[in-house]
Amino acid sequence: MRIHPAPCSPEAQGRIAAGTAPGAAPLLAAAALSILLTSCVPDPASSAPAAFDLKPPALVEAGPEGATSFVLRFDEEVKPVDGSFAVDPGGSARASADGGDLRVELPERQVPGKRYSLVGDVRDGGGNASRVILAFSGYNDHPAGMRISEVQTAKNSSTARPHRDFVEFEVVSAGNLGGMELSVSSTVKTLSWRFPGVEVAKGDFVVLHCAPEGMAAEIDETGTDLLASGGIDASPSRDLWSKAGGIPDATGLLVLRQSPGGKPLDVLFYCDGSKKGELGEGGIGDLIGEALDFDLWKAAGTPSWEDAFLWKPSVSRSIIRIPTGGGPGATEWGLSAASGQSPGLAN
Ligand SMILES: [Ca+2]
Ligand SMILES: [Ca+2]
Repeated sequence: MRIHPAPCSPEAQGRIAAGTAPGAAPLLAAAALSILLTSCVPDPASSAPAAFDLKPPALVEAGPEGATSFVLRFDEEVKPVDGSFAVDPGGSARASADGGDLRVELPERQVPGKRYSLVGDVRDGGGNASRVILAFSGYNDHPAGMRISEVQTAKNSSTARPHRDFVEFEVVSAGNLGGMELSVSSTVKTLSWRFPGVEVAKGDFVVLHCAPEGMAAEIDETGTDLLASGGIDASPSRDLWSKAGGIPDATGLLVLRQSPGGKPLDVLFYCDGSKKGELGEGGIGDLIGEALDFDLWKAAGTPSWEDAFLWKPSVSRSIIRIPTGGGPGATEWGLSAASGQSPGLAN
């Protein structure tokens, strides 16, 4: 059995259920996914005093197993409480256990990238109960291939040629974007944004606008009308608008992932040319380490700021991919001509 744990995003743990019994045990955190459980004291009638098992089952891993099933892995053998499992949207769901693995058959196929919540109760052999409440992103069974093609990192206030932060992606293989995630890291924090379930074709461009102005015309083009959106940098291609936060102006790291916290697909690491020295651990240093492991970036030795695409930050030029640059890594990136930004169009 293969579980795909990543679509349960760390920020999407869902509500925490209130313990219903007096003396309810403290909340337990399942480390892998930060999914929160509550536990209840055992029903006296079903307690097993001989075993003195007072510890409720703890969730250690969870994720879609495919388009119609979801697996929860506990740290001990469990049984589902009859009729307690349900998914929203969808309704009641059938659950069956095999040791510590509990499989929930969803009432309908998941829509890629759609937000779901799951609730249900399990008991261990001693009668200790746990309630699971979690949120997850609908399983994407035909993910698109996509890569970053252009990035405008900062606001250009020009009246004639205004631009705001955007990331342009090129679709390299057809599929669905649902659940894919872009994370944007500065030297101090990481923001992330998740793609909606949208079917795309090879050669399409998708523009994610990262500094919207709050205009009504800034419409997410999730359907077939690719001219629905207005706003600065709106393009003839598919425009999507993120409220997660802007792109670091001078130095930053963009990571495109298959699913929230999942496999990285593409990386752009750019740095103000005046920055020197080793990256160290944590933050961008850790993310570049991961990019090296997946052969998505290159470092000359111990990863340093000098391994980035080095530039003199500019609001009048975008960072563009140069497919012939011999990447992965900094050599695959360059700058547009002055005022040569081309959101939604080939560079
Ligand atoms: Ca458009
Ligand atoms: Ca472009």
